Amino acid sequence: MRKGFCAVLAVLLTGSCACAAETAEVVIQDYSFTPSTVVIKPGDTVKWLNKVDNQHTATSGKDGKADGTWDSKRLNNGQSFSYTFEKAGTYPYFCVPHTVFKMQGVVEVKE
Ligand SMILES: [Cu+2]
Repeated sequence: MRKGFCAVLAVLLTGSCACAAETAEVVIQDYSFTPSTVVIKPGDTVKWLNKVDNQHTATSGKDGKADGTWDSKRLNNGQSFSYTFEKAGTYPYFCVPHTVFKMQGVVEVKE
């Protein structure tokens, strides 16, 4: 009871809550991810949005090797893919069809 009251009071006083999850958007354009590095908190979501006619992917892994954590599959223009990160860590990812162009990015999840 008392704990719950304190949490409500904290939200009322500060106007925010540390537990609120957020979504960071990464735009796919010109064979790159913008921003190429996003820093988020555990529980936050990253949303990749393809804004060009070329098909792209956001695939977890490094140097063209998928690690299986997530894979957007090929996104068409206007399509998006979201993934929620529960654990702190550094998560590199890349675009499968454009590995040779070094089309890659990093998600850093920090407490
Ligand atoms: Cu691509």
